[in-house]
Amino acid sequence: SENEYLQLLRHVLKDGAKKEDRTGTGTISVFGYQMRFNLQEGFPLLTTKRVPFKLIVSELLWFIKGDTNIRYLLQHNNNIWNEWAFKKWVESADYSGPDMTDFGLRSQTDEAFNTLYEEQMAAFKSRILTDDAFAAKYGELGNVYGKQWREWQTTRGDSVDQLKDVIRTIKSNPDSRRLIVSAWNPEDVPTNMALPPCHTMFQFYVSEGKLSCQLYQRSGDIFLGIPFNIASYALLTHLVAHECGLEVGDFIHTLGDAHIYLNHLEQINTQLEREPRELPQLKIDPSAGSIFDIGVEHLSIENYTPHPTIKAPVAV
Ligand code: THF
Repeated sequence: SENEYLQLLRHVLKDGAKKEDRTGTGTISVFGYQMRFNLQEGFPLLTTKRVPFKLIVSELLWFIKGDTNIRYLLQHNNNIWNEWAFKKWVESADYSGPDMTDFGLRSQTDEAFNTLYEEQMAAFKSRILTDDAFAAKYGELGNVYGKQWREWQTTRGDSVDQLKDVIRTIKSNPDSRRLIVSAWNPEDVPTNMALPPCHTMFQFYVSEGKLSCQLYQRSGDIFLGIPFNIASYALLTHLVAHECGLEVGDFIHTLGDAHIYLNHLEQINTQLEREPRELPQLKIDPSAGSIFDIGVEHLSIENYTPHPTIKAPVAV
């Protein structure tokens, strides 16, 4: 239940150690933690703050399509990957606008800069949506999740569709202990990705007609990212189970560096004062077809009555 997540928050606040990080924001962090969500008890979308389900759907369908360009996300009003594409743009030789060095940190402390940043970001977004050549070059995040899941490049010169293969094996050999999809490609990590994958690999498991999934996440932003990640992998488990004619079992979330950014502490205190509510239910439209054809319109959430949204800045 949601308590698994609230316990993680309390655990890191109590036992976490101060640790500097790549983004310069500062964190409190622990190494190694595991949560388990029984998907039969309801869909694990947090109720102690509103989590935007539509954004989770469009991001996951984007991965499943094998897409790595933020244009699809923007077409679905999903802005969660913008900063990483924007960073490549403002660091490129083609960019000639005002200096955007360290925009993530500066936009939070310098109001005049923030105005400039928001102008540049708005212009960037509209150009991604309207200019095909620009989108192909600067909307692209590189060989991130979608590419590795659907089109892992081999040294033989062909590619592996890990997601298709794993679904085929779940159907033909559900007892297999090799039901793994890996996003961590050591050849691509240093050079070909806007951000090395946080969800390093996941494994499926079938028992008594139920499909379970375990994710190994090397790094997790506990306040902003992890609520998304829980819902995203719960949704993936439902979609693969639906595809394979199985019920859902557990989602097990295993974390490496689990951290709370120091500029999320106030938000977390607010969240911890709230009483969790009943979890919602996922509805998959019966006309939805295969996991590879499913659209955002086929997925919805019912009986979701969360506490209000809690805003927080994302570390870039
Ligand atoms: N980097 C950092 N620092 N944190 C992350 O969570 C993260 N991700 C992805 C890649 N890099 C990351 C991007 N995922 C939000 C949620 C997920 C993200 C990025 C941002 C976010 O800001 N969520 C807001 C709502 C946003 C909105 O409504 O547009 C929220 O309140 O939940 C980990 O996967």
